This record gives sequence, C-alpha cells and structure tokens, in this order.
Amino acid sequence: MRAPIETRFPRPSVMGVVNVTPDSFSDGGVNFDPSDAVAAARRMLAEGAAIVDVGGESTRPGADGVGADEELRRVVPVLEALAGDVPVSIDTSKARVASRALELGAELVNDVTALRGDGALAEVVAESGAYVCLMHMQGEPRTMQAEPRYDDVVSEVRSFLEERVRFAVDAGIAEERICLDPGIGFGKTVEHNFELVRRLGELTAVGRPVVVGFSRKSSLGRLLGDPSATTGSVAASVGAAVAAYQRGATILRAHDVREHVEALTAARAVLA
Ligand code: HH2
Repeated sequence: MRAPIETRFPRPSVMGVVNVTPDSFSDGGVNFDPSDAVAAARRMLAEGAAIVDVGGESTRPGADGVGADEELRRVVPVLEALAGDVPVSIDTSKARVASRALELGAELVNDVTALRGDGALAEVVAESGAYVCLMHMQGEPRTMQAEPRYDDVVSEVRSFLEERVRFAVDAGIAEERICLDPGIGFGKTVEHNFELVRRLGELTAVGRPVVVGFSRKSSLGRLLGDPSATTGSVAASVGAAVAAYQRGATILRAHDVREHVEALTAARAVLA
C-alpha cells in the first residue's frame, strides 16, 4: 500500500523532466537516445529530484501526437534501465503505455488530459494503486494556444480539477493518491499562467497537493521581452518555481534540477 501522496512528496519536491522525444519544446532530441535519457535521470536523482518524469510524446503547442507503439519504443528501454534505482513518473495519456510503465516500476502516472484522453487509463491507475497527476488543459496540443479564453481562468481551472477528482475517485482511485496541476502553457496566455500561480491558494483549497510546471516555458521568455519566445531561461524558471512554492505548490516540475533544488532548499529555509 502506497503512502498518501503528501507523505511521499513533502513540500517542496522536484520532479525532473526526461523527454525521450525528438521534438520537445525545450530539450527535444537531447535525451532521445535511451542511454542519454538514463544518464539524465540518474543525474537528476543525484541532484536531489524526488522523482523523474519520463515522457515519449511531446505536448508542446502545435505538436501532433504519436501512437502507443512508438511511445512504448521510446520509453520502455529507459524504464527498464531505471527500474528499481530511480523513482519514475510516466508522462502519458495512454493506458497501454501507463500499464507497461507501472509493470516496470513507475509509481506515478502524469496525464496531461486528466483521464479524459484514454477511457481505459483510469482503471489502469485504480488497479495498480499508483499516484496520478490530473492536469488542466483547454483544447488539445495542436491548437490550444490559438486563442485561449476564460471568464475567470482560476475559477474555471479549479472547477475542472474538482470535477476530475470526482471522476477519478468514482473510478476507484483513492483521493490520497491524486495530485493536481493547473497546466501552465496548456491553452493559456502569459497572463493566465501568472494569474494561476498568483492565486494558487484557490487551487490548493481543493485539498490535493498541487504540481506546477513553469520550467523553461515560453511565457517566461515573453515576460522578459521576446514576444515570439518559445522557451524561457533557467533563472526565470527558478524564480517562477520559488514563487509557486511560496503560494502553496508541493511538486515543482523542472528540467534544471540542481538549480531548482538549491533555490527551493533556500526558499524553504527562509519561509519555513
Ligand atoms: N508540461 C509539459 C509536459 N507535461 N505535465 C504536467 N503535469 N505539468 C506540466 O506543466 C507539463 C507536463 C510540457 O513540458 P515538456 O515535457 O518539457 O515538453 P514537451 O511536452 O514538448 O515534451
């Protein structure tokens, strides 16, 4: 039986990002070779990551999806090599990929569709007893940045996440294994993204730990003056992560693990 997610991941915990893809928005191709991905995951663990999030499909704005066979081809060699050594989260929306990853020891399923993408995924998570991250996204990756619109982004994201928690619990997933994510950059303008973190207390009030993934996202580059930026700097990422932690985030999803762990350790010492 797994511990409640808040026991397993004390605030703040860093989730390191390992994209086994040729086309991710900030590190596409860097870890496409399985041996590079494995080395990156081990390095992130040594640098203080609580878990590494292994993904075989880019969800960047404009991305076309890949099929389950290709996603499995990408991630399985990495998961096999890490099994037993490195705590793993699988970044997938597909039941087949999640199922294989869980067999290979993954403990968390990170689904950017919040169990809306594949009707079989909720049951896979429920039966395995894995942790799950339910993320908000408006639209789908191919078109989501076209014209994101909300009356009130925070209350709409909050209602959505509350509804997805009810769905997951009804599907047999224990509430204490669920964490939530506002989905920075997934159908949001720069201002939507910052408002979600500014008012993060309205999301932590749902009662589940919150994950924030601002790392390298284009809103940070745009904030700093490049209107066509597709990425943001490490320093801006760390600043956003520390602010998100201060506003109540539990897990910070980050590509640059050492920098995030050092900054969050200092922030915690000051704020605790
Ligand atoms: N962001 C990305 C992918 N998965 N999962 C959660 N829970 N939260 C996020 O903010 C999030 C996520 C996008 O970042 P990345 O994995 O670096 O890029 P890509 O989707 O292009 O592989």
